[in-house]
Amino acid sequence: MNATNDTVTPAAADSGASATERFFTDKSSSVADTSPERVSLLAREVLEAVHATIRRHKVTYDEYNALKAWLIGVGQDGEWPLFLDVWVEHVVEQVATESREGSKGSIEGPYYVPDSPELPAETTLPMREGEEGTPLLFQGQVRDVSGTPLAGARVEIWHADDDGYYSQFAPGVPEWNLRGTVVADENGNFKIHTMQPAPYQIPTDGSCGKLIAAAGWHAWRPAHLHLKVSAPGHQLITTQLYFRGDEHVSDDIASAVKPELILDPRPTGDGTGHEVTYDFVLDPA
Ligand code: MBD
Ligand code: FE
Repeated sequence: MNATNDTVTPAAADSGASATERFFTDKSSSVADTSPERVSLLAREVLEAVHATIRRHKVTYDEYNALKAWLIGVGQDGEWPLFLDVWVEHVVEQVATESREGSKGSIEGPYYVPDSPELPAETTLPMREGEEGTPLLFQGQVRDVSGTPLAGARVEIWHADDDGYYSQFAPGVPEWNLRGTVVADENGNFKIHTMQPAPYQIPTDGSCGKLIAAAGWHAWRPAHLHLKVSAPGHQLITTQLYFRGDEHVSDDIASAVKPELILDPRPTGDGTGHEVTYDFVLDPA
């Protein structure tokens, strides 16, 4: 972690409030209507699982009140998006994509922002003068399941900087830093110059951090690139890519790593950075 004089240390409440606001802007209005029968079924089963845990482990009033205080705190810190995406979303993603033939996906997480600046097929992501980190060339091709290149496919990419901070969720980072929508060329190819993200610790100073500390867990996610890849007539893939050798690929706090998603970057010819090729295969819609 390299703190410079003009770096503001983000607090959990900053990223939490931004993630909560982002969720209400982008997602909550598009939640499909769910029938009373299904709501009743799902709510009843979740509550029964809670009741069974209380009975099995003879949960005390002190423990019940600690839970109640903690749940209230999660809301006050704006950490419901973080909590749900770290400990629940991976199963929703698995269920949603189980019949896919094309590339594997992974969870979206709390820090996606739609409508990032559109960039050409070979491009450098928006970054600060002297952006810290190891240069990374991430390139590949987007194809359909029969191998046909998907001209003009859109590769949305977002990731943390070398300090683990996401633009729009940490103070002092330019709006679209390390975010972009890259439009692949007529052969479905793209070539993205960026800075390799560092392993990432979820905020430890909020309620999710309290749970992690109280349970003796760790807060780490492996370094990762986030992507959404799409083309007309095809299913959008939301995914993440990781880096072999990162110790947290085998114990991600968010359980979002799959073997197919681990990259093996090699040093570039000039020795200043890394490069890696990864192709995306999209299922028909
Ligand atoms: C992240 O950057 C992330 O990708 C997830 C899933 C949760 C917290 C922070
Ligand atoms: Fe992330």
